[in-house]
Amino acid sequence: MGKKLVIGSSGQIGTELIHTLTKIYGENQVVATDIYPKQEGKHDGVLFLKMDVLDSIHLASVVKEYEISEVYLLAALLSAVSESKIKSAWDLNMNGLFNVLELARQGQIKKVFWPSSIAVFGPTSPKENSPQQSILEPNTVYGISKSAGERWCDYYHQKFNVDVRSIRYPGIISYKSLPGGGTTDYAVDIFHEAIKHQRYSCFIEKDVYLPMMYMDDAIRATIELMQVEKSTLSTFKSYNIAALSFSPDDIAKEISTYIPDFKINYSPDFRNKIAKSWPSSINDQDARKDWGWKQEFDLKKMTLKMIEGIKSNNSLVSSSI
Ligand code: AKB
Repeated sequence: MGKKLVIGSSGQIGTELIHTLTKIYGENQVVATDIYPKQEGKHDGVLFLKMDVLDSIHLASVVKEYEISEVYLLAALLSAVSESKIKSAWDLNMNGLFNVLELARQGQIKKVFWPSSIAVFGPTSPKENSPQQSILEPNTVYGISKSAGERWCDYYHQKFNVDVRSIRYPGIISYKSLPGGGTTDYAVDIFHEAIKHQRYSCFIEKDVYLPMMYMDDAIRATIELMQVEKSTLSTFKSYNIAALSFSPDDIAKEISTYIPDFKINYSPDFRNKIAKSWPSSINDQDARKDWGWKQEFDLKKMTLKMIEGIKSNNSLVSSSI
């Protein structure tokens, strides 16, 4: 069958994807790689290799040596950090993808998962219920790289029949590992601060709605999309998937039901402008129709999971629920 290679395995999504892949396929069927050395206690039992996806020779040798058939390419610079690292964001987000697509074109791997993002949409896209096919004029470095990446995935599929599958992830909320450098990170930070300090200073305005999703739904969507018969898919660019749409005010109110002393104040910065250029909700009817995508977590269920999860992960946190 061939093994699964996760590139960027120590990041927010990689950490949990490795866990689920090993549960489904077995520890010896998954190889974890990251540019940073292995973190203590992370991915125990799974082969971990330090690897830079931009080193195409090392990547090709790992694929060959460990008989990799599927690659999950999660290494990327996210929206906020990319704004101050234009060149390295473009380099990693584009050339990392090229290196993997080239291996697939040469038949060295069979299937690729590459995450796109709601960041492909921009100020000229429909704000509400943004459709799968839409005007894509992103005005962020990250969004430009993701929308170009979608074009390349489609090109490699059309031209070379590369099996590359993709999802436009919304903001992903999780407690097991922290996001790093995104605009939607506020929706994770808010939980940690609410539990530790009962207050949060939010860098996004009160009423800015963004598409979001709980991690378990995102991981399930990723694996379902990779497992589905190729013939059922109508696009190899990237699927819209939707779950939640909320504002900082909504989530603060929900947190207050568990932490009544919680206070939020607003101090918008450059990330607010990025957030305002993105849709507030997206239309995912194609994913629902093609491969039966359906979310399980709503705002209530997610909030409870986050609060319980952070508390049980962190012994220093005072118990207020
Ligand atoms: C970010 O905020 O940059 C990411 C994303 C929406 O892709 N979470």
